[in-house]
Amino acid sequence: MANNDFDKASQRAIKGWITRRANQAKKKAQKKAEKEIDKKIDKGINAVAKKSKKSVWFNVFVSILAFIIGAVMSVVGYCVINKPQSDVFVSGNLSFHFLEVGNEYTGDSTYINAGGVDILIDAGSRKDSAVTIGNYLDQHVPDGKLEFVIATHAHQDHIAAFVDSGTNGGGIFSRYEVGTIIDFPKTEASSSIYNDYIEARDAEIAQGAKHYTALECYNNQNGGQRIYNLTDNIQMEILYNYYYDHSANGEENDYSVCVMFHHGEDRHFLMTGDLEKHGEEHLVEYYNQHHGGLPKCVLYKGGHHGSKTSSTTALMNQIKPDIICVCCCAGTTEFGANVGNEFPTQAFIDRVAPYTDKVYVTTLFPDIKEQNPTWTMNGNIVVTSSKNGLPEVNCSNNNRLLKETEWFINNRTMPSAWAS
Ligand SMILES: [Ca+2]
Ligand SMILES: [Zn+2]
Ligand SMILES: [Zn+2]
Repeated sequence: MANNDFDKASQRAIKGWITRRANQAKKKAQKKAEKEIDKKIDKGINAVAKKSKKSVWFNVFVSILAFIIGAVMSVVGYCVINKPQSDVFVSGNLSFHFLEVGNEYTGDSTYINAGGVDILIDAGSRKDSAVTIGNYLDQHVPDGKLEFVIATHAHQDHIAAFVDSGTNGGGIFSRYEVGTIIDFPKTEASSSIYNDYIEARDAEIAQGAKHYTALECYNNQNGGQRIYNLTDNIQMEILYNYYYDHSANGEENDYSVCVMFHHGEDRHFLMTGDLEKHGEEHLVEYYNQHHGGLPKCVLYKGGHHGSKTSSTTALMNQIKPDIICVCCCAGTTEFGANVGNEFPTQAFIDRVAPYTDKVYVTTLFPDIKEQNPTWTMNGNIVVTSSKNGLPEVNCSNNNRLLKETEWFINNRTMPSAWAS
């Protein structure tokens, strides 16, 4: 919280300073222009006086000329003031907010601000998470409109909070106007939460939201776009996942929508939802064959909450991530008592460790928290890629790396790559 507040305060301070400077400069330019007008008028009057009553029309002409010069100078002054402003305002900022979802159930919800364009990828983990997610979005989406919503796959921990729970302001779709919805082309789901999602989504479409599947986007079909230019230097690219149009034989996670963001030429950010081993291998193979491979990535959202079946070496070796954010409740037992299934898993840690130790985790499973209330994980994790400089990580609880947390020290084995 402290860091976010500090950032917001400093952003406000910078904005205030810029506004004051702009106003001062504008006033200066206006005064200068006015002085010029006065000068011209004086000159005109003097000239007229000197040349006696040569012509009243001459006087009028000089006045009009002075007015035009003044107007031109005002416009020039205005442009001069406004040009540096757009450079100073870090309008090209791209930030990723990996959100806590307000309960002890693992789930995904990632808010992305791309130079003022608001994007939400997933809204888990339960219907009531809409309150927590909504409270966060209220602070960051002043116009009440999410330009893009992406639902990666049909699991409850990714779509539940889109749905109207009937209390506390409703689901995300009823809280926010949505511009474009992009979701999974394929599913085998028949759950009530899936049906509720479809109903809520279709109601949003009826209210004017555009809707495309990720496959329509990848194929640039029916109005969907493979690449959305969000700003002059930020792009959102809908990647091709083999399971958009092939059966995953019951592995719902492999139907996940995969998205890559690009900031300028060389910063890439990968989100693969809950994509599993087979999906990742197909992704790597397809991009190697058709697009010259996946690029090195600044940021990767730890696949499937840091499970043992995602973030494979095949994928890690391609994208070589600098920063990994994991959305889960660390040590959760909701997927069975087997320690090998508790997120973030040892297998995941061992596979990503050779690439980076900058691994962050949103939440600590509350059962463990109760035993030792001084423990906590990062909270909401915000990764900001600004126009200049290296991406920064700021979290609402603390900025500790996973390997520095008490939970990790007590529950996981330090990989040799992290041991130094
Ligand atoms: Ca907006
Ligand atoms: Zn999930
Ligand atoms: Zn899933």
